[in-house]
Amino acid sequence: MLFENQHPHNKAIMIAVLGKPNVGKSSFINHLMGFDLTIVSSKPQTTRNQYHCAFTIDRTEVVLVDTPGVHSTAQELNKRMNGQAQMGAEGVDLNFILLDLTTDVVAEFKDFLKNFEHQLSKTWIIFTKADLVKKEELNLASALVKIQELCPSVEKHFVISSKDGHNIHELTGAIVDAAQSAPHLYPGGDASNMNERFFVTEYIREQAFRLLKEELPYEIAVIIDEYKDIRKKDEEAIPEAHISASILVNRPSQRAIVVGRGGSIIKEIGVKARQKIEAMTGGKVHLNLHVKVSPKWFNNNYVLDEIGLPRTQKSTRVWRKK
Ligand SMILES: Nc1nc2c(ncn2[C@@H]2O[C@H](COP(=O)(O)OP(=O)(O)OP(=O)(O)O)[C@@H](O)[C@H]2O)c(=O)[nH]1
Ligand SMILES: [Mg+2]
Repeated sequence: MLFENQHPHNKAIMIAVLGKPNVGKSSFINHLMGFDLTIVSSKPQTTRNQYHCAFTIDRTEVVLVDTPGVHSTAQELNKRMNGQAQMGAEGVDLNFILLDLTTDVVAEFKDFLKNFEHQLSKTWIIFTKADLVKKEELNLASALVKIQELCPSVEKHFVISSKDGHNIHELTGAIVDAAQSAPHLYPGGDASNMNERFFVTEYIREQAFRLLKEELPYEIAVIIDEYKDIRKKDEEAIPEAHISASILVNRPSQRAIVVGRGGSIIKEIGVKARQKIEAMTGGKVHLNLHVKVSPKWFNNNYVLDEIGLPRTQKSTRVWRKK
């Protein structure tokens, strides 16, 4: 018997989507996927974990690995985020390094390489945010020569925009051409190796990033306390989930800000996150949010493990759970 995922015409490719923070990695992935799976915000360091975002084009499965933006840091949380980016590039067929056209792309590329220890094999450069620069001002020839000198494994480059879709079609075609004959990793149509619980915490955190200012989004983590799927006997009935989650903050004063006057901020986080969770689960969601003060959670081994950020070789002092 021939299984669908082993069809002889199946092709697959796994690509690490890498770059500095805020260059548009997650936006690019969502654009290719056709829906907002992975979280996006205008602030840098939104993505903290590496994970698969999978979709198929005809018989080709494309697995894009979203990764945190690589940056220099002395903080344990950030060291682990950088560690996730290195891990995301392990065992992939191709690396995409995204460079934001509104910045000095060569300087950004150098800075990326300085903080990225993993050996880069086959690499394509993806210049992002083309909609923000005038075509006549776009002269990439000398930048490309310098980039090639710095990283000889660079094979191709594309100038794209995730806002207006510029060149996305051409890039998608090139991805399909680069895919090799292989069975599919997600034959059942799953979009990620992360489960719904993970995306629930991400969608809550995304709203925190959107609504809160200054350092606050960086001092927030979200943990699921309870996730109950209510199974109805009637198979036609809309599924329901009761979810309780905690938003961890570093200081008591931050708790008051996240709650907001009369609970206005936490209510808005909850309403917007619930809409996205309902779109993901296709059912009704009851979302209960609590704000808890967990001093220096970003140095706490237990919390960092819980949010999917294991120790790295560069990890320093961490608190252990007693
Ligand atoms: N105009 C324009 N804005 C873009 C484009 N791609 C991304 N952005 C914006 O750039 C910001 C950062 O986008 P993200 O997709 O979160 O960037 P990222 O590289 O995943 O960031 P981190 O997860 O923090 O590393 C958001 O405000 C996006 O809306 C683009 O092609 N054009
Ligand atoms: Mg991101």
